[in-house]
Amino acid sequence: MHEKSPPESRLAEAAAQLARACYVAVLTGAGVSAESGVPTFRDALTGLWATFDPRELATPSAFARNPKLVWDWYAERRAQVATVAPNAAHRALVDIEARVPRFLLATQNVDGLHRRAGSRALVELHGNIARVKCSACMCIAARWDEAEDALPPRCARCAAFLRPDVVWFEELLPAGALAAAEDAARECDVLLVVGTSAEVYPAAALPDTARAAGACVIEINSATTPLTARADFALRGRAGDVLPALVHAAWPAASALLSP
Ligand code: BV8
Ligand code: ZN
Repeated sequence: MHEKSPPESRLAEAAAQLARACYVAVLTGAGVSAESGVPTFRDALTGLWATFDPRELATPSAFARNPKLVWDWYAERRAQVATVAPNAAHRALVDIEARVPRFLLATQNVDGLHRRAGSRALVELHGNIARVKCSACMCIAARWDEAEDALPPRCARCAAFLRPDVVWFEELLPAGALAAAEDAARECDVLLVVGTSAEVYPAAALPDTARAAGACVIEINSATTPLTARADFALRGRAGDVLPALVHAAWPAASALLSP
């Protein structure tokens, strides 16, 4: 662990690590989308769901107990995500992907904003809220009728309830996405961990996997997390400010060309 030095010099040191990295991996959480207006998981739920803890709503048992309540929570979030746009943090990650030889972005977010920003080497560890699947035969629904007001819409093939194609608590992550993220954590030179409370597993284990394999772990967060003490660099601030500053410090000449 490096001795503590003033924050701005830590950014310069972190940028130097990023500039010489051959393989950059990134793990993002809800904090990356906060400046786009997407509430984070720790933001208190509002409206109908204000009395719930998202960790109790995002579970198979909550859906089994009250399918319409859970369906409506996701329908509202889906509608909200459709109105927002990627922010400077998402764009800075697209910029890094274009500048380094190898790159993988593993996101815990289900809002689809990384892909909309232009990220390509991307795995969605917890699914995508815009996709809807059958809760029984798992086929993806291309369309559905919201007409039913007491129950979620039903699968055209087997008539079981439809559900969001996201990973709920106590559900396994998509095997391919998790394996790709774990491989990247083991092989990368630098792991950027941006806007995550680093408490939800197995995603939260990726920084430890990277550290154990000798990677430099750079945390970017507006607050302290359980990872902060274990990171090589903990850059405190909003992702929309710190990530562009990190890119500018790592590749000053190129950024000068880009900036107006
Ligand atoms: C699994 C999709 C095997 C849904 C999500 C007991 C029983 C059962 C399981 C467990 C158990 N104990 C532990 C577990 C495992 C469990 C887990 O880790 N639980 C935690 C609570 C301890 N994990 C699972 O269940 C996983 N599956 O383990 O399967 C299994 C099978 C059966 C039984 C046992 C195990 C599945 C986990 C995936 C759950 N699905 N999302 C949906 O979105 O609705 S998780 C969801 O919460 C998010 O995707 C995200 O991953 C997580 C929240 O984390 P963050 O993204 O970090 O967001 P958060 O709001 O917490 O933090 C925001 C951060 O940003 C903060 O640090 C903040 O400071 C910062 N920030 C804010 N603004 C900014 C900012 N930073 C920078 N700039 C800003 N502007
Ligand atoms: Zn079905």
